[in-house]
Amino acid sequence: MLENVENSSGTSLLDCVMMKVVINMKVRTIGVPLQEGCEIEGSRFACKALQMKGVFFDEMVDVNRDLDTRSLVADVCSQIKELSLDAHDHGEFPLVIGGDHALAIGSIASTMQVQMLKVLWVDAHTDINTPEASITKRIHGMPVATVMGEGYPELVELMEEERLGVEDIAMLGIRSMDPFEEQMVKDANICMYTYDQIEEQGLVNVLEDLDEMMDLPVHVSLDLDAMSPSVCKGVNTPVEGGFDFEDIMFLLEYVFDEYDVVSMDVVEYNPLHDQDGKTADMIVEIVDYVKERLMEKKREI
Ligand SMILES: [Mn+2]
Repeated sequence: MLENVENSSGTSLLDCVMMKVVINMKVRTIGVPLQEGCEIEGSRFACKALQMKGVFFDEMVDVNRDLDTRSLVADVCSQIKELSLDAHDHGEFPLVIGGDHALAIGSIASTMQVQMLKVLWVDAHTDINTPEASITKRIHGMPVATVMGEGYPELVELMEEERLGVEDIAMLGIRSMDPFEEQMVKDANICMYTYDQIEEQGLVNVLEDLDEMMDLPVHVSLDLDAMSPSVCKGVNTPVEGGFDFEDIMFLLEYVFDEYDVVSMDVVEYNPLHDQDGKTADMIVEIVDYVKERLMEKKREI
């Protein structure tokens, strides 16, 4: 009888069998040296520059530059999806670091295969262009529309049967929209706060307003251009105004405290625009912070 077998501490074998093993959540860092989604030189060196600052990548996506742009982005996003799914399978937290914002298609496609999701999009741009409407035709301006089902077929199909609903995303820090995007956000009634609105209402009040909406696991997609170019220069498409670094750290602290954050992107790092290395230093701090917060999070195996 199992009940009768006791060890020296008085714990029976049955207790041991029933006991759940609790371990710390681990972050899996996935590096994505992608720049083809924005067609600006620099982000292909993002991961190398961050490695020199001591950022460790558990995985590195291979960018096949022999492919045409659409196939290349689809191939990169497909690799991100696989790596990120594998992280979820192992109970790990995928932290995707790049690289232009097209990569978010892969990370959201992955996390949505695992669970229903809300997305917090922190960015100067809404990135909700479609291939038809986009002025620049750059894919890094299309990830939100793509995960909602409007985009290049080879990218939309990464979502499989899933589509992000218009009611499942909140955008924070917006300062630049094409007329089409403005109309789209308005027509679909997407939850969006411009940076000016946040400044007026206060960041904490805006975040509190989102509490009710963020009632499912949350994917945070942090575009570094959400920050003001006066503090964060190392991005592809800077827009005047925006958060300072303390705001971003406050925001992260809030979302990790209040929401069930299950995956995250940090995107648009361009080391060629980061002459003083300060943007890289901020990314190092963000990665360290996420790792630290995940250490507090336990999971049962
Ligand atoms: Mn973006």
